[in-house]
Amino acid sequence: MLNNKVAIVTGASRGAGKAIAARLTTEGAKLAIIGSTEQIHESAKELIENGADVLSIQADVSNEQQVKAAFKQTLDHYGQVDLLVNNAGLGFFKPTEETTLDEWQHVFAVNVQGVFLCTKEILPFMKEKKTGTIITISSDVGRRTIANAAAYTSSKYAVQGFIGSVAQEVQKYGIRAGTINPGAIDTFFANSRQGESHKEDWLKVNDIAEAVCYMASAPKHMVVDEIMLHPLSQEYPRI
Ligand code: NJP
Repeated sequence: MLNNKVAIVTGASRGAGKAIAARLTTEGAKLAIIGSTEQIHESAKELIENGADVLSIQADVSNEQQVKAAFKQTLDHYGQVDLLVNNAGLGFFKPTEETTLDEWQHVFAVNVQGVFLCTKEILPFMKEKKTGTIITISSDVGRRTIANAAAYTSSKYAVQGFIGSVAQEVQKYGIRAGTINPGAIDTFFANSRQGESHKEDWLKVNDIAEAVCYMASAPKHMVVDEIMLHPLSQEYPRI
């Protein structure tokens, strides 16, 4: 389905991003994967061993120069980008009065500025080609609030606002932008570990990868604005 398509997946060192990258390669996509640590190259090694065409780039999505260099490297290497998956993000859960300004700014730098910089960097190319898909992994807390997560929740509300506005701005160029808003996923999120026993019923990384695949493979005339998904066991307020 994604044969000869090129995708950039941010935050693919582990967790949901790594599963998204692997799933896209099974659909035939070529990839550039981005992560801020050397672990990104280990992810690429695994995919390449399985026959995939993968370029790994160590870059911090909140750093403008590093994002520019990473996207240039990808375009120089493949000559095209059809899909951007803004997945890199961090979880942060603390009462407001215990949250320092540095922590607040760091959450916004990665979760919001990172999505802005990566999206901004790919738009000129997609506009010129008059096609492209941008999928951003946001959160259910980008649509409903929870306690002791003010920095994280407001960062994901900002992501929803940003992508909603961008989607309207670029639809006339044939570019589609939407979000996936998951509840609890069994990953390394917020300094926890993948596979812990209390996460047994949580969403699996492959659930997110399937949602990305569905959005990315939608027929050209259709845009999937938003997918919200939760573990059946998770209680959450309905809007
Ligand atoms: O988290 P984790 P998830 N620049 O910690 C990378 C959302 N979500 O897979 O930088 C570039 O296992 C990091 O790689 P590295 C969440 O908000 C989750 O759960 O090399 N990359 C790693 O690959 C996020 O948007 C839950 O260490 C950076 C990845 O990001 C998305 O799901 C619930 C980076 C994080 O992997 C994937 O998170 C929900 C940077 N500055 C939404 N900083 C959940 N897990 O329950 C980090 O509602 N990375």
